[in-house]
Amino acid sequence: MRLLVTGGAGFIGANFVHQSIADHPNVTVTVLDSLTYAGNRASLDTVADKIDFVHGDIADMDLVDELVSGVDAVVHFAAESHNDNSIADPWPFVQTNIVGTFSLLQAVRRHDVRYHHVSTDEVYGDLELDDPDRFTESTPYNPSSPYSATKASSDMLVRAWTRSFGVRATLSNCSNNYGPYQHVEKFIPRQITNLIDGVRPKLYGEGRNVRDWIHVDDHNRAVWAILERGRIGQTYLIGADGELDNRTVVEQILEAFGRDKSDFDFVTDRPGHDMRYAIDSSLLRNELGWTPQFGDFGAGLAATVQWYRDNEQWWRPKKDATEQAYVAQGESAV
Ligand code: NAD
Ligand code: TDX
Repeated sequence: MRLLVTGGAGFIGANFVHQSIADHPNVTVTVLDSLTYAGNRASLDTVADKIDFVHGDIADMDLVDELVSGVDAVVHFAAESHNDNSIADPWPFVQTNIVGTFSLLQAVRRHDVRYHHVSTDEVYGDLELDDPDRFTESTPYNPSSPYSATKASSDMLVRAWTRSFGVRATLSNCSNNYGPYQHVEKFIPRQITNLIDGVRPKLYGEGRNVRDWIHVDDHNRAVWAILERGRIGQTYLIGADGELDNRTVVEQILEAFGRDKSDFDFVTDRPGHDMRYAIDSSLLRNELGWTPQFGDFGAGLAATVQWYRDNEQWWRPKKDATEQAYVAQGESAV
């Protein structure tokens, strides 16, 4: 199978490429990535001689048409992915997440190419802390941030292109990922790299917001299961029963550094900050037989801490600019 992977120089896309090369020897991979601030070619260094890398924009319709005409399937990861940035400047989110997805859909429609759309649980909005329900495939869309609204829009385009034009698409909406190669703007790598630098972790609000953590390799194994065995037109929720509040995660990171669990600061909360995400992944488990292999968040987190300790040359060039952006966005201690 010839695969086009968009966003393959980003966090989840790069891990997907690594997994594809390791576990699917009959697959050839072309990566299309515009190398925004979030993309990093170094994330593909260890597989550079096994893939084709195209530096380009998913919204470049001529380029996308040409690349899609030469493959059997597209797995679409490329996106503007950070909520805080979407509040500071929503336009790149509209352009990449909506127009970029449109561009891919037109190409897969024209060339009748299989398409898998990678999306997020944030399209469903948020849950109360004491809500007994979790998100399922039939939960109504209710996005809160410009990021999640543009991801929801892209999902709707995929559904419409499947129904109206017969595009052979599947969709997945996954919970919060953690693991190697994640940009230092995101919660877990930000706190790990702060601690390496001797800076105290920063918790938004009161640290009570809950995220449903999954290791990136488990997410990508689910994407592979859906690509190979998913029903066309179907959405699958991906989650590993990993609900934890942010304060607990910071305390676990502090523990990994041998620090007191109160060694953090509360900072300005995110406007519109979603309280809780929680995924019911029964459909994926029952229909496709997927189960997460990282059952123990603590062990996965410890391995991730070690990865950032061992790979400072990978994240260091992005660290100062990321922290300066948070200051420019008005973050301060409360
Ligand atoms: P990321 O920000 O780490 O990587 C995004 C990649 O897309 C980067 O390499 C970037 O250069 C590339 N890109 C951005 N705009 C582009 C454009 N116009 N053309 C080509 N390439 C472009 O993101 P991530 O965390 O790896 O997320 C990947 C996908 O998974 C996204 O669609 C995101 O919505 C989804 N998702 C992420 C999470 C999570 O926890 N990170 C959870 C669920 C779903
Ligand atoms: O310094 C921080 N302190 C803090 O308390 C940062 C950066 C975040 N937070 C909080 C906000 C969230 O409640 O931690 C939680 C996780 O924050 P992010 O890493 O920014 O992730 P989130 O907003 O939950 O979105 C992530 O998961 C869903 C990804 O960035 C999205 O791309 C994905 O769709």
